Amino acid sequence: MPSKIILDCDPGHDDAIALLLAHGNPEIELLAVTTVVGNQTLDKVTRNALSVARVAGITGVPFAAGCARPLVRTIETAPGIHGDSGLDGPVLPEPAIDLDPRHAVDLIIDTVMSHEPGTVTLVPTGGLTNIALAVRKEPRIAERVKEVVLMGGGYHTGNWSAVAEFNIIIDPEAAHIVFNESWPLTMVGLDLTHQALATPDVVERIAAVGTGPARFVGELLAFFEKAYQDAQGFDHPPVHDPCAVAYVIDRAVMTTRRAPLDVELTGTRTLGMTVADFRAPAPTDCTTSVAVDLDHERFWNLIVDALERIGEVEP
Ligand code: PIR
Ligand code: CA
Repeated sequence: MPSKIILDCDPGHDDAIALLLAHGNPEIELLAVTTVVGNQTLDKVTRNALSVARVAGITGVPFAAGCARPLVRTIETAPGIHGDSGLDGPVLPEPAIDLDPRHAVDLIIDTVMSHEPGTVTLVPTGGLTNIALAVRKEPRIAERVKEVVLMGGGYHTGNWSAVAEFNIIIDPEAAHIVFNESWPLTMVGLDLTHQALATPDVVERIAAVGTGPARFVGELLAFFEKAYQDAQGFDHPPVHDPCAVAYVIDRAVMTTRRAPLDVELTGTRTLGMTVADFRAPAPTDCTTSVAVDLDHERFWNLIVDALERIGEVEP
């Protein structure tokens, strides 16, 4: 039985690739896609999500727009990494599907509550504003979701401050809510995603697929590589968000470690830091884990396989 997921995202180059992976992999049933302010404004990331749906040939899946600003903080976007559109590089086609009229928070709640308990996985790949509000509005989703597998945070480094990762620091109060809920939660953070580098061999394998969607991914990666070289001193870009989807598909794609987790809200230099407590043994009631080591080959095989399955998409 494929895993049913809701992808809550802010496309975003790597969010777009996460969406393609979720659509192209037979072990995933994509129930809904929701958007949240993050890499760019809500309007931009929502339009990007719909454009990617067209590129990938995704139909029959509800897409809904969510929160346009964080719970407490002012908006902070990442144009230096993702460009003015939030998805600079490829030509973005006009969306071919309409947005669901519901707010993302309501679509998340409706979707979780209308499926059997323990069957829906939340996969957030942006700030956690929508997820936090959803569990505040309908607390029963905390017991009902199977698990949360999110891209965000990191236990040994940050990318938006010395110790904080972008998805957490843009809405740390929301992250605090999500990390302190009772649901099982796996943090696929920078410790893991900085191993998911789009190296030249990977780029070549994707180009060899030779389809429109594969060319689209190639153009995304080319822009992302340049941005990561200029802004973050990387040779090749880490492709964060598909790592969370990959973990839902195949547990063997990474190792994880159980550890209590919390989000710093009051530090003067550590706002938005995700604090993992690695003292052994982990408490028996600990339901949170962190991703540690990636099987690079296995991960990129999943991406190439998804693109091969998607094949050519009629414009
Ligand atoms: C990536 C992101 C933000 C900033 C940088 N420097 C790089 C976005 C990605 O979409 C991913 O979800 C997460 N936030 C990584 O920090
Ligand atoms: Ca993202």
